[in-house]
Amino acid sequence: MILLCATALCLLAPAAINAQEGAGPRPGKKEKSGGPGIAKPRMEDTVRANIYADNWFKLYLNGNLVAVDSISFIPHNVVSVDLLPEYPMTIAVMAKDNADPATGLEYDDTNLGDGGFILKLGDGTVTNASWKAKSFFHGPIDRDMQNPKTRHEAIPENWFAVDLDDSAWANAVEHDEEAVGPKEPFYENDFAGAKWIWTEDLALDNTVIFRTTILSPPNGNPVPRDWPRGKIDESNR
Ligand SMILES: [Ca+2]
Ligand SMILES: [Ca+2]
Repeated sequence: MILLCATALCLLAPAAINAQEGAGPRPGKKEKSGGPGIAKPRMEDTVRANIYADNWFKLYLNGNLVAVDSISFIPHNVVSVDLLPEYPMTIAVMAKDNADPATGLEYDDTNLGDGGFILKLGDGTVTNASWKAKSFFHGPIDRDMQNPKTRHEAIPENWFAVDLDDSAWANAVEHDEEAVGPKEPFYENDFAGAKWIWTEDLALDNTVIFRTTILSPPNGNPVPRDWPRGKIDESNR
């Protein structure tokens, strides 16, 4: 086996990788056999995602649904899940502020409410103004709470697809933590380096889609191999 080592980083030469693949289960680990010679991803190949949405989100990686906020609107919560990254990696997020579709208001039409979204992945991916953002639900128009009217734009059926053309979308706008006012769970999780994003209007844009494509791990880690992946039936998306 040929090992090329520099400091803590060791690279396996192709011949060595093949030898390892054919070596069967790793010592001391119970692995199901099946597909001899197939290298399968392990938990250490995953990255932790920390995600906080004011108030709700669902997230797709390369067209696959991988995380849904488990709580509708309140209380505000952090979702932490393990993801298996693949690069290039298109991340698509639908985020919703708590807002009645008819009025744009919350709590029985007594409050404007505002949004906010932040994400950090273990590969160094963070939210910032390089992401694209587009609002599909705006209101109440002109902040008119007495006679609230809203504007809805149809969300493209394939809003999460890798090949959706978002080139005309504006960039996300970074907002101060003070403006978003996150609740306690935010401070109990690692979001260091990530920015709060939304459109320009935290209060009136109530459904926002964010998209970005990550070409390689931003933390400088090598691009992982192309793992064999099962495909989830489309009906379960
Ligand atoms: Ca709102
Ligand atoms: Ca809100």
